[in-house]
Amino acid sequence: MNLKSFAKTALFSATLLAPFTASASLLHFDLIPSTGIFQNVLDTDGAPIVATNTDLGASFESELVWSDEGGTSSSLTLNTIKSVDITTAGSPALLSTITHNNMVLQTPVATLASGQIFGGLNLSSMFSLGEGRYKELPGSPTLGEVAEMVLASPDTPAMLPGADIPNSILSLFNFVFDETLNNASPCPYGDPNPCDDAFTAFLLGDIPLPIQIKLIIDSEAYMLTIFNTINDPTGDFANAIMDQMFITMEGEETVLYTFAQLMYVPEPASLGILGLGLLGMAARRRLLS
Ligand SMILES: [Ca+2]
Ligand SMILES: [Ca+2]
Repeated sequence: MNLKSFAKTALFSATLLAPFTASASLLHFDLIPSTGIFQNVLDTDGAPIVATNTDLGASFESELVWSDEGGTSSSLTLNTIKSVDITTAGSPALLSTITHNNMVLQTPVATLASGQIFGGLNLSSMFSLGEGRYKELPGSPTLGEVAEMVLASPDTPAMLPGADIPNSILSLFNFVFDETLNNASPCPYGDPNPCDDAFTAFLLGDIPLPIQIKLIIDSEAYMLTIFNTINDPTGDFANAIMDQMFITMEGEETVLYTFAQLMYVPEPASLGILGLGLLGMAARRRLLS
């Protein structure tokens, strides 16, 4: 057997086996290179804070560290898993975490003020993957249209090698960070001294959170929901946070988990069948007339 026909046979076997393997991927996420990073970050003096980016193999990490006081510094660490599979509708899959390590500041120092998170995921499937659309945005723009909007921002590269634009979720979060004075009274976020700190993020394009995307996979309609929970690594949507603010107590660590959940949506398929039925009726009426 020459190499070419061997490759063909291998591909054919893989196609045959695919629907029967447990790892058949309904939806697959790949982190786009050069994304999953903090960028354009400033402290309260207007000085840049440069992120440390590290490829950890299975995941990619971007970290901000500020207010170093003799070895105790606060930090935000974004860890994005490079390759994630959803094999079953309904089961949430973890995409990334942001960990806030919140130190109590003893002396007035510059603290994290604002910045951006630039994220990008390519979507693929073992089955046919139709055009995805953002449900909550006016006119339900396609994934590609929103990705082009993000790429048109002066804060993102105009070209993103490795991005499959029509099948990518590109996101640019603008965030503000409020490291409160610990002896403030009353504390801005409610708790008694030392006062909690808060992180608020907004997506470019006013995309509401959770992000909801309509997808057609293998001719079936699904809703992809990307949502966050705080300190809950189980992916329970009941614990999803619906606003864009998360608060960390002083001296503690908060983890913001980002999950993707794919839900089967039966309605459009039934409508399709109904549509076919109506077409059939129309055709019969023409025949009868
Ligand atoms: Ca603090
Ligand atoms: Ca504080």
